This record gives sequence, structure tokens and C-alpha cells, in this order.
Amino acid sequence: MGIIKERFKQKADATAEDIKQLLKEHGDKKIGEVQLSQIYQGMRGITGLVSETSLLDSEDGIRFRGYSIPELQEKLPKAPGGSEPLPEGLFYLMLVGELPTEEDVSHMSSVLQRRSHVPNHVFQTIEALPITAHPMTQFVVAIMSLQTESLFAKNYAKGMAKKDYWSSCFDDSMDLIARLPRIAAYIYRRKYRGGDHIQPNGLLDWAGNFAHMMGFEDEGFQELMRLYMTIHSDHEGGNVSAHTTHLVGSALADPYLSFAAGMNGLAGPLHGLANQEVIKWIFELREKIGSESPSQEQIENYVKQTLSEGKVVPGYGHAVLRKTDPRFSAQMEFGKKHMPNDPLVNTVWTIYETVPPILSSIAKIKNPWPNVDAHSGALLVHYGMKEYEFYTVLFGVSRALGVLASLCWDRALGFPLERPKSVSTRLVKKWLNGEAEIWGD
Ligand code: CMX
Repeated sequence: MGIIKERFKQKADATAEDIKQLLKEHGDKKIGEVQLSQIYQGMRGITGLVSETSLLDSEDGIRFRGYSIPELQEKLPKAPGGSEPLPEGLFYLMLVGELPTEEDVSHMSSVLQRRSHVPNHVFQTIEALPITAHPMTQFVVAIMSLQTESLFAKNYAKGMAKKDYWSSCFDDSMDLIARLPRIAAYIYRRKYRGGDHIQPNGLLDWAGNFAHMMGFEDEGFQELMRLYMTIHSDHEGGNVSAHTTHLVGSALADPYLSFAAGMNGLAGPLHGLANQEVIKWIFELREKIGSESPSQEQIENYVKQTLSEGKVVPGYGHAVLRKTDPRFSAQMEFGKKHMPNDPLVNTVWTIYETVPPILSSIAKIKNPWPNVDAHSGALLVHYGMKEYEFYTVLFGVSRALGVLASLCWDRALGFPLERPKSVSTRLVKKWLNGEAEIWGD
């Protein structure tokens, strides 16, 4: 057994023992109440899941195993000469629950390099799709075709015992994370660079190699990828991509099937696809006014027009957050350091000054502040990646780190099939009339 796997198992066994004790002593404690409005309105605020890898606070934003983004930037190992964290270090932290040393991260990088081979049929499957297919469609289809490699599925078919689920889940998760950059880069080069593919560089770190395979050799872009892959990786358990991966995995669907399901959710415009929508929306504004640098007044009018057409302002609002997303702030810092005069980045900052007061004046909107997607595209455009339909694939490659680390924990802790109770409006009415109970089977 590899050293990372061994450490993970030790931690998971200790946590499983803790949970057993905790449930024995406190299993009947109430954690909250559920209102009728919550079950009709997206289950906001209902605590119903356990996810060990990260925790979201509505004011402070995300913490990964207790560490904020600035703390990760300070404490996680970096690439030689770089100042952004190596995402494989964050993966180690989410998986093992401890900050990795430089040695741990370089071990993780080489394990991922070793596992990164993508079988030829995956590329053939991508090629079978029309080139016009959305990159997220190509990405999900490619992940599904890679499912032929699932150890979990093979071992389950052979009669694997429950106690061994975690081990195959762990191996599949490592393999999948190792292979995703190659697949995503293939899709990018196929769709936007005439199929001129670039071989991996075995000496680079996971994110640096991803940038290289997409054709971006600029050290600034590689640093951006390290930051990007770090901050998009996880956002506790209830967001659509994490929850879907967890839910599908709870049926013992293998990590390939579970992750592909999560990626279908990420491809929704209220979730990950918002990152393409933001840049599309800004490009349309630029075209409309015939200038690269819209004034605050022009932005204000454009926002009001968007709202009056019954559309959302992309990149703003959040189901949980009630302040500026620290993932937005981290990207803003990156912009200030590397491209303070870039017109598109400056437009993102002017939008940040303009949108919150407008959204604040609309009573139903609970959070007028920007989320992660409001900033990411402008940084990519700066380095020449203008093909915004591809952006959600980048989000997806990063999201694998969090949701697959979580899936390993689900299997190691023996979490069961997830199956909440649903009701019909007919039953709700009967219950309100005192004619029926609302719980039970
Ligand atoms: N622009 C316009 N209206 C907005 C809005 C925005 N940015 N954010 C929320 N609202 C509206 C909602 O559509 C909803 O309207 P209806 O009641 O008419 O349906 C109302 O305000 C209440 O919404 P809320 O409780 O504040 O927010 P929700 O938890 O329902 O939704 C989110 C959260 C993210 C879907 C929403 O803010 C939104 O659509 N934002 C724009 C899309 C976006 O940026 N998504 C990315 C989120 C981050 C990620 O997952 O990547």
C-alpha cells in the first residue's frame, strides 16, 4: 500500500471510531428544525450532510480543513520560484487531514504523474463527438468512457467485501485526478487549436503540466492554474457538484460514474457554467457600447437592462455566502499583482463597485456580492484563453480534488445509501388540515 493511502486509512479508521462513539453518546440530539418553506425552496439551511474536506461560513467563506485561502497560500508548498500553492498539496490536506510537507507534495505530484495514462479509446470517444459539442459535454462523455478503467466496478463485480470499498474508491479517485488534465487539455486543443495536441511534461507539477498541455507556457499562467485549481476544488458538501457526486456514490456507483454525474451538475448556469456566462455577458456589453472600457454608468444601465429582461446577473449572489467570496478576493489580489492595468480585469473591478448596490436594492436577493465566477474568466483572457465555453471544464478539473477526496471519506466511513424523505403537496395540505402525518415512509 502506498504511503498516502496508508495515512488516509489510519485517519479514516480513527475518525470512524470517533463517529461511532459520538453517535452512541449523542445520536439522538436534535441539530435543527425544518420549515415547510425550506423543503419547497431548495433545502437552504437544512443541515443534512457530513463532508470532512471543507466547511463554508456565510460571512468568512470557505475553509479547507480549517484553513482559509490566504492561510493555504502561506502554508502549502509551492512550485520552485512560485508563490501560489500547489493544488496537489491541498488534495493531500483534504484527503489526509494534515498539512503536507514539501516531500509529501512532491510524492503526490509523482504519484499523479505515474497514474496519468489515458487509454486511447477515451480520445476516440471524444473524437466521435461533433467538434461543436460544448466542452463540458465532451468532458463528461470522456469521463464516462474512462469508466472502463474503474477498479471499484471490476472488484465489485468479483464480489468485493464492504470493508474493501474504500481501497478501490481511493485508487480510482487518484487515477481519475491524475488523468483529468490530459483529457481536458485534449478537448481544449481539439476544439480550439486544430487538434494540435501537446504531450505531457513529466517534470512539471499537476497544474503546471495541465497549463503546458493546453499550450500555455507562460509562468504567470501556470501560477494562475495553481491558484485556480486550489480555490475551485471544494465548497463543502451541499453544492450541486459535491452533493451529486456524493449522492450518486452512495448507491456504490464507482468514482467515474459519480464524478461524471457531479460534472453534469457543474455544467448548469446557476453553478459552474456561470464562469462562462460572466465573460459572455461582459463581451456582449463591450460590443454593445463599442468600447473595451465601459464606464460605471454604462455598466449600471447594462445591469438594469439584464434584470429588466428577467435574467440573473452572472457571478453575483450565492445560496450560502452573504459577503464577497474570498475566492473572488484571492483572484482580485492575483490581478493586482500580475495585471493591474488589464482593461477586462479593470472592468471586473468596476462591476464589483457597481453591482452590489443595485442588487442590494432588490429585497428578494439575499446576497448582492460577487462569487468565484465573477472574476475567473478575466484572468484567463489576460493570458490568451478567450474561449469562455471551456472555462467550466477548468472548474471541473479542480472540483475533482474536493469531491473525490470526499468520496474516499464516504466509503472509508461506510456512509450508507442516501435517501431523504419527500412529500407531495397533496400530503402537505392533508397535514395542514390535521388529516395526515408528514413523516414516515
Ligand atoms: N441576479 C439577479 N437575480 C438574482 C441574483 C442575481 N445575481 N441572485 C439571486 N437572484 C434572485 C434569484 O433568482 C431569486 O429570484 P426568484 O425568487 O424570482 O427565483 C431571488 O433573487 C432569491 O435568490 P437568493 O435566495 O438570493 O439566491 P439563491 O440561493 O436562490 O440562488 C444563485 C443563488 C447563485 C443561484 C443566484 O444568486 C444566482 O442565480 N446568481 C447568478 C448565477 C451565478 O453566479 N451562479 C454561480 C454561483 C457560484 C457557483 O456555484 O459557481
